[in-house]
Amino acid sequence: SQPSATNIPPTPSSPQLAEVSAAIVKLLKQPGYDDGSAGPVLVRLAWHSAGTYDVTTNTGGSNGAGMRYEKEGGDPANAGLQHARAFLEPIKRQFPWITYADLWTLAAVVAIKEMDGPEIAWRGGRTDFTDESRCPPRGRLPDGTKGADHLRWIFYRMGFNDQEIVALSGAHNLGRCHGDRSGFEGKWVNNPTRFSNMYFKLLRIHDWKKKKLANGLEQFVYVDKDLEADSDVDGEEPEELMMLPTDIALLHDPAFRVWVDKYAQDKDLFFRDFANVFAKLLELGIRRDEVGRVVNQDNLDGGYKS
Ligand code: CCH
Repeated sequence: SQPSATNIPPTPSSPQLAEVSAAIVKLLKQPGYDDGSAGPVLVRLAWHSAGTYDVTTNTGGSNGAGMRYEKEGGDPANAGLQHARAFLEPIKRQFPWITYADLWTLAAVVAIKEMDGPEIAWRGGRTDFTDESRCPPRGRLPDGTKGADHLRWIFYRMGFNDQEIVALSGAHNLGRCHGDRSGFEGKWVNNPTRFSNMYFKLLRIHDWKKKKLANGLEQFVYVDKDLEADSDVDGEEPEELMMLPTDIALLHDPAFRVWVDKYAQDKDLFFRDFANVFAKLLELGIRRDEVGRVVNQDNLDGGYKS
């Protein structure tokens, strides 16, 4: 049913979305930034926008784009995501009809596909909060210094199970840690702009050693000896790879470990499970009316109004 009488446009049509997606593909290449791609940080933006969800109160989630406000954007867990939002700003200006909440989530799905990852189901219709009153409280996102109990505490609150926690963690195939954002340093895999199951393979095969950083944080590191030998020839520095304490927890917790092993051995299974769980992440807390607009929570403002 088309809401023509009320002059409220429906959620983005396929041709409209194709245009936005094409524009996102174009901006992914960022030669001067990190490893040359905006992709990883866009994936993190979508994840942090959605990962605030609390199933018992039905608050948080990717609706609202609350990170535009200091209350949510200023959460130390979100440090650095202003870069992702800035990358997308020209697209928002070019296509003012799309909401930030839809744009941030769509950008991650487009980026993952473009980085050789799986196709992920996505639906539009999210609305943008017009003030910070409905932003979720800070402190709902995971803390990398912690262990398996913490991961379960955080992700069960969103409604995920152990298998889904491990599948989602495979996103650490992408991108890196920045000393001036999280305090951790380095990347998980050698090619951090190509989506794969390498994270799980490296987690299992390497002997990860604890390293204390100058800022006092502890992470786990491994220096590839073959790479080191090669680099004598290339003149390139071998790069140390890293894992967070929460990544290492997946290896040592027996229930998580089952899935680390499966995903390391079966890329197709990982891609399938990741596509499903990432789609679920982006839908947390979202309920739509008959034209697809989000009507969950007490959401009455923002969105695709004329
Ligand atoms: Fe993550 N992540 N993440 N992560 N993350 C960081 C970077 C990325 C944790 C901590 C960190 C997920 C789960 C967890 C990405 C996607 C996902 C960083 C470095 C920390 C710390 C931030 C910095 O310094 O810039 C913890 C703890 C968890 C617990 O499970 C999940 C789930 C996803 C997505 C599905 C991506 C992508 C990055 C790279 C960002 C970049 O800028 O390169």
